[in-house]
Amino acid sequence: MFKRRKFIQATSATALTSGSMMAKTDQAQPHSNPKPVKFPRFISTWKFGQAVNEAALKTVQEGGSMLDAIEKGIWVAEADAQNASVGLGGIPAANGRVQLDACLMTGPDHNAGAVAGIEDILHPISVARKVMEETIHVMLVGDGARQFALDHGFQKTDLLTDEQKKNYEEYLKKAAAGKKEKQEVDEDHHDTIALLGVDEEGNLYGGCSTSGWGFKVPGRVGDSPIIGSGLYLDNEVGGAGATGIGENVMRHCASFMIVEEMRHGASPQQAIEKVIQRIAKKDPLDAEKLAINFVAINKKGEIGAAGTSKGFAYAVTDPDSSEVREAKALTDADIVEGGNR
Ligand code: SD4
Repeated sequence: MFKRRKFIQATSATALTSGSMMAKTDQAQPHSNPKPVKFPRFISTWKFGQAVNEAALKTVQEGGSMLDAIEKGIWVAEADAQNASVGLGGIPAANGRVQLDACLMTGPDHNAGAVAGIEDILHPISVARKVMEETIHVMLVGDGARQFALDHGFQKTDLLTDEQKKNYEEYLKKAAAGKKEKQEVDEDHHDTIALLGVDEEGNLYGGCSTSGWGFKVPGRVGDSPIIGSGLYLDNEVGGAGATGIGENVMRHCASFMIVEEMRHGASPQQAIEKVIQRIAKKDPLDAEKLAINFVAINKKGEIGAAGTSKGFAYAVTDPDSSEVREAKALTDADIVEGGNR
């Protein structure tokens, strides 16, 4: 049984506005997009994804592979100390340690690598790549992942910046006073980089990197390094990546579901919206509380983006253009109004 939901009119009005903004993009209807897609094309989560996409594109233009592009693109977010939830400068776990999650996938050989809860390493995406390329495994966690990285020449880096040290001290004070930390996901509280790219041959590549939920229980792993949850791609179809509250993505294998919807004929935009509706229909949480947001791309380079968090933006970049767009916001009211509940 679903609990009774509150429908706030103002919220649906916002959704309608952003819905009409989306009509200007090339996401929903392939036929409404007169401009041919230019390759390689990259799509990623949030506004800061633009610099990530541009580094990815530059990598290919300078002769790198698409996998190099995903790795080097994600480096930009991981090395940015101002981004409070990826790599350096990430918000620590409740024990004051910055614990990072990352994964990547390559379409042509359907290969994957991942690390979770890794400490002291600036570029977990590169450790994920090493796991993929140099072991017979897909995922390493915690101390094992850290040791593997050190054994493979990664330098030990202190990821806790002075700013995050201060935030951590504040957190400890609040925790001592019995205040619980709220997990918020909107334009001011966001993090994870999920990056997807497709080349001229329709080959797909993707990666995802995060420091996860701020002040999480040490050892907590979110959706981002989980193949099928924070990231999934199938070279016959397309790829999807997630940002938001990982627990609400991983309970539904959401990125995998989006790719499967595309396999059955949905455009990337339709696939994301369908999956959000499927999830919201069966999940006891209201859409906004779910805080799940996705980007997707198919083999033709068509893209989609939507979420249930206010202000979810994404970046799309190809050799001709690079821009940040507002994603379609799906509220609880939209899902009910759409007759899906
Ligand atoms: C996690 N999905 O660890 C990540 C965090 C995130 O916007 O994407 N927040 O749950």
